[in-house]
Amino acid sequence: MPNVRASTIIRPDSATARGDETVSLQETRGAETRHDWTVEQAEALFALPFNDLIFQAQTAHRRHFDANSVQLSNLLSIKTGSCAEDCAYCPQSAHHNADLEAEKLMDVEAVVAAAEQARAGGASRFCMGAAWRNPHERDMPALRQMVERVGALGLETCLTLGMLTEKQVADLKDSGLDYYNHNIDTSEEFYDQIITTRSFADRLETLENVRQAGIKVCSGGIVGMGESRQDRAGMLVTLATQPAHPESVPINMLVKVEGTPLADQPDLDPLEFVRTIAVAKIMMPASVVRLSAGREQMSDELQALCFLAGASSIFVGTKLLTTGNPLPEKDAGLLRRLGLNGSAEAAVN
Ligand code: SAM
Ligand code: DTB
Ligand code: SF4
Repeated sequence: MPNVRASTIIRPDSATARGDETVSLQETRGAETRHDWTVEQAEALFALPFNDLIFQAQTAHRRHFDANSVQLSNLLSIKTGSCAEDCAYCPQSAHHNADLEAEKLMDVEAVVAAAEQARAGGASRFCMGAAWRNPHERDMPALRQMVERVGALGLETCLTLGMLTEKQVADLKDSGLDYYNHNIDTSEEFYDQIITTRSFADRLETLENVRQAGIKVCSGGIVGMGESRQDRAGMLVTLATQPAHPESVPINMLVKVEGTPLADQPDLDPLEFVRTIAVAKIMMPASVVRLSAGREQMSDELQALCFLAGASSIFVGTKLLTTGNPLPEKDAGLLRRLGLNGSAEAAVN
């Protein structure tokens, strides 16, 4: 894996001092980022000739980032399976029958040990995920310790735990949490085809609480679940019309897991996946678009197209939460062949 700790470049979403207050670099470039996108406009982008779309996306990307840097994150499932929610894509839902061993919340020490390994493997951010509808208050002390201890290793911290109360958000902020991942997953219109145990509005409420507390927002979705292009456009419009664009936008290709309702979903045209990344980048140019789940099933050429379309972050390590991810040596080889730096931060121009 290329050296990731020798980064001297500016973070796209880092805070810069301005008197007593801090302001994110994304805000300072607010004039360049639009928040009034419509679904029709997003669909028009999707419909562009492929070359025009990719050129626009790469041009937008270069206005905000070093085009040859990719940020590397590592994922750990800190609590696995038996989830009360019924998300149709998810092997961790108690409503489905995936072949998965449920595990209770990990010990803080074991999480710290995994974070140390991730750092040695080149990751700059450590994302801890729990199969919960929401965390219980009794879990908060351990979660706070995880954030504090992982942050002390010099890694950026990210949690994804489901819905949070305002108090939980404040407590995690107090522990130094950098990012909270909370995906909207698909369009509001398609949402109830995928999840019935919570609403789209529930999701937006947690995102708003997280943003208000000053924790950086990581929010995106999944494509390839049988949604229409209009749904993909609608999902991106919801993200791009938030009061601030999420600092990080993960675009996941559905990983089809045996035992879940979407196990036999037909494949999405891979070029439509690339288009989704490109449209996300054009609509939210200062955000880091992550080529997220599904890379193990993708060719090197498809991943290269995703980087060309403006993706500038990936998950590294052999496992996502419960499913596989490319081997580290394979990823290192791909980045080398593409001349991409696995940098701690993708640079802002
Ligand atoms: N339970 C929390 C929640 O749902 O917010 C956090 C963990 S959940 C597994 C995190 C995200 O993983 C989901 O929002 C979804 O976008 C993604 N995900 C889960 N299963 C997936 C799959 N089979 N393919 C692609 N992405 C998946
Ligand atoms: C995100 O958007 N993708 C990651 C992370 N955020 C938490 C999760 C992908 C999970 C893929 C299925 C699994 O491994 O269980
Ligand atoms: Fe639970 Fe999250 Fe999986 Fe939905 S996506 S079933 S909330 S772990």
